[in-house]
Amino acid sequence: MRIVDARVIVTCPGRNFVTLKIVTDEGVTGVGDATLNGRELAVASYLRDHVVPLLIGRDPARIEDTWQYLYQGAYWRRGPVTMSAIAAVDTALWDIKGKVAGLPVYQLLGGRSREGVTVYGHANGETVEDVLVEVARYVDLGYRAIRVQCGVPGLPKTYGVSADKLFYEPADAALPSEATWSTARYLAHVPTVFARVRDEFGPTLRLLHDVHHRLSPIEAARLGRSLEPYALTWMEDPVPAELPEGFRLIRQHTTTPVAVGEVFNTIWDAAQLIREQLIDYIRTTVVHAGGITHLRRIFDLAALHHVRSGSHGATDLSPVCMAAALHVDLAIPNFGLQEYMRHTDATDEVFPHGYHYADGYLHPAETPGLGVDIDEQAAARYPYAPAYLPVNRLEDGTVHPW
Ligand code: EZ4
Ligand code: CO
Repeated sequence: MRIVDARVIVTCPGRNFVTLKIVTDEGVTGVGDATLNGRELAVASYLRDHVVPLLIGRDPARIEDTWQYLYQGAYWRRGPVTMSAIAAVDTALWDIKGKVAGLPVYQLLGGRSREGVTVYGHANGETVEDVLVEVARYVDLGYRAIRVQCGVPGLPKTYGVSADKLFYEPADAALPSEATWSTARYLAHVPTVFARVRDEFGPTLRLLHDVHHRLSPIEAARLGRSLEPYALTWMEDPVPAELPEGFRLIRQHTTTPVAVGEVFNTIWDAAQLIREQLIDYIRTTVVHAGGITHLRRIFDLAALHHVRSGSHGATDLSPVCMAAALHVDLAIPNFGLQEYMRHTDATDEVFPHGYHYADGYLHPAETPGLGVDIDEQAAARYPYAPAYLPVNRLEDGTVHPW
């Protein structure tokens, strides 16, 4: 079998997605997500101009060899653009391999290690009262784990909090909008939110919180300590993770578990954090960390060091990425949680998929391959529209330095 075509499809059914569709001479096709929020066209070009010509004529069965060829062969290794492009190729090849074998991809990864993939949803609100309503909504939907984000009194707008609920989209403007940040206001408020949520919903509901890289290590240590009475499942991205040493300081001061890694691209970004057991959950995912092949490598390293998976699953990760993530989640021994932000109806129409939610779990499709596709005619009705994540400034106007 040979690859005869690879199409890069850019579409915006409510938000931008970049998808690679690989076609073989025997008519079997595979899809891979290549979406990099706010920098979509860079990956589309990387694929179209520099990867697709190398794929034509290759044997699609050689997944590992193709991964090494694209990673080593580029000379310029790593980085979000390169790794998202490699991820798209890798994911599409696993899809093809599953279809050829007549098996869902999780079977190729060693088979089912659990009955379903436990997911968490986002409960966010401007006020604590709004947050309580949203948490109740997720509890009613059967969720076993819920991420809680609340507006901060005195700040006009907080990242991660919006008027839209189940379909929240942070890339909100054609040029980046700007938000204001105050660490003092934030640190004073967050523990009061979790106190109320625990009061209302009891001690066993799994609760999470995303700091979105807004704190320094000692500030994050203080937040972790102040949240200890509320027994969070994790505190996410407490500090920017370019400096793994910073996590040592957090660790010395708090037992609140730490999750990190949604912006990581390779095992090298995570290796020190994992080896030194400075984190509890690694949040790399299929599209931004080199596809199923490389993600599995990261999760295997994590398994040796008491670190569980917690893959990123916001709306900018397309249904193709979500489908792929679920196969990995179902198979690995050290699965922790999977983030799940629902996609809009328009997105679901463009990406017909067989995975489904039931009672707090996602279940991958049982059909051969990933169980997801792209409807190219539907995709063509939604042209690319520039959209960016907001920029954060301190109250004095400084771009937030970490
Ligand atoms: O900011 O997906 O955990 N989820 C998140 C997301 C990310 C966006 C960035 O593209 O932090 O909301
Ligand atoms: Co996050």
